[in-house]
Amino acid sequence: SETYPEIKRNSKFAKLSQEHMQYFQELLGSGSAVLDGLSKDASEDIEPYNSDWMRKYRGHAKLVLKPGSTEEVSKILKYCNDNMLAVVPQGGNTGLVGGSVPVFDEIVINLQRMDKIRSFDEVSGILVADAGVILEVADNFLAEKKHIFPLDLGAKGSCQIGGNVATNAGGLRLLRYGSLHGNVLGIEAVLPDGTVVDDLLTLRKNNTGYDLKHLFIGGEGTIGIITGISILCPQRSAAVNVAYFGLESYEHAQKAFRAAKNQLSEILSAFEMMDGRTQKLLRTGAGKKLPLEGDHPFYCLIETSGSNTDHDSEKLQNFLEHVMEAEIVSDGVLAQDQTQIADLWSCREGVPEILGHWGGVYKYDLSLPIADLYDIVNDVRDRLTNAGLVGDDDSHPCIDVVGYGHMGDANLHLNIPVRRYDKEVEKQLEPFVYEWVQKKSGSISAEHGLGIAKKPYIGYSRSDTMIKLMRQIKDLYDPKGIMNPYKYI
Ligand code: FAD
Ligand code: S2G
Ligand code: ZN
Repeated sequence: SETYPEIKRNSKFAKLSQEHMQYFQELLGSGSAVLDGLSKDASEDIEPYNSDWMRKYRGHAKLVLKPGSTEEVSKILKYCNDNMLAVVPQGGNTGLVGGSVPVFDEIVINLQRMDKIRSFDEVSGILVADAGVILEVADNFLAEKKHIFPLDLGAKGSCQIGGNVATNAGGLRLLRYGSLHGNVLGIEAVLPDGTVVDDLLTLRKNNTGYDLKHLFIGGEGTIGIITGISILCPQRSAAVNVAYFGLESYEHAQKAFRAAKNQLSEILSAFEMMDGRTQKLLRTGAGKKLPLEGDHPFYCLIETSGSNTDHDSEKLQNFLEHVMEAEIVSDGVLAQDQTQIADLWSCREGVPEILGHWGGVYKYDLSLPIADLYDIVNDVRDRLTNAGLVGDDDSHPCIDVVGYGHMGDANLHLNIPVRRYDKEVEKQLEPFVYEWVQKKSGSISAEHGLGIAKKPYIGYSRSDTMIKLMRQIKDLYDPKGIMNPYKYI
């Protein structure tokens, strides 16, 4: 493949034929559910499905299928399995590890047409919905019912809840609402042989046998296609506040985090860290006016969500006074209204977007002990600077080395925005970053998953035994290997 020349197309997979195309057109009708890149030149319609959100990975699918029902997914997969046609399940195509686009000519199966909310129980808060429902649509639906989707991330406007579950996305609310492994109660999925995994339960507790849904949560489309999920949705908080602080060091940020847990405790719903370099790039790259005067080496964004506005505001006010008096925080602002809440959040959510502004970005999504979280950013910056690869002018490929992320989950996003991708830079970064993480017994992929980008490095965070056991699961459910090949394990 272009991005990975060492990966060759597996010859065991069949090439798409007119006969295959005919089958799919008869099954789905030849309307918008079938994008046929074989006969007519539909390449421009197919293009968006072949390249990922970062424009870093590009496939050559000749066919995109958009099934409208679980039964259609089952028939498609059974046919592909019987005819050795490789497939890529695709949701909103916002994944960041190249997992959602073909490597070669795999057929793209996109779930966007399966976008129905099936049911919502106002008493239990349990939502049952098709995999193709857009995250923001699900959350807006729940807001009407005074409930909240227990996941939020910058891609909410495009990503689908099936893709979120398939990547076990973490996001901005995990600190408060936990992981999808805890909130997803049931899964409906289809295995490559067409078997429907009918485990779309709506029970909080069901201790009858192996809990197989967890294989699909974070399975990245490698053992089946998720077609429906049931998920426990909490009550939406009436009182939400956001504060944005400037701090003098990462040690100060850790003190602020401890103080927030201590003083805000049950109403703390997010604690995000952004280094000063990310905020400077927002100002220089996107012309964003930052909420605080002056430059601080670190910033954090804190959100509280509770049921009593007066009680929470008093708690947050006391917290603010404490961290200012104790000189943990150098400067800070508390949002006064919804507009300001959105503006403060944009200082965090705007970071991924701006980092791709200059041409490209090397991304490392890492779990590390919270005390060491920022040391790797300094070490990588020193390494690239000593190699003469970071600078303000075009002769240097790297713009900067920055760190930000879900500090509350000890999850760092180490990003190196570049003017162009560069082999020299890659040699300095890998395996340096992975060895650094391994020494700290961290994870080389905290929430974004493996896809194609991190597949070669799973060994830095998983033992040979665990990788062997995972491969046995893969071989059991996808013996012909047609599900999202060349990725994951
Ligand atoms: P896609 O990108 O289409 O697919 C992702 C993977 O899931 C692929 O391997 C695909 O084959 C598989 N897949 C998709 N749908 C299905 C299905 N129905 N059944 C089986 N497999 C399927 N991630 C985080 O964890 N935390 C963040 O804070 C975060 N912030 C982000 C911010 C931005 C701006 C962007 C662009 C991305 C961010 N992400 C984040 C990445 C996140 O993982 C994806 O955005 C999202 O979870 C994937 O959903 P999707 O529908 O786009 O899936
Ligand atoms: C985030 C998104 C993508 C990135 O912003 O929390 O998960 O840039 C990331 O790493
Ligand atoms: Zn993230």
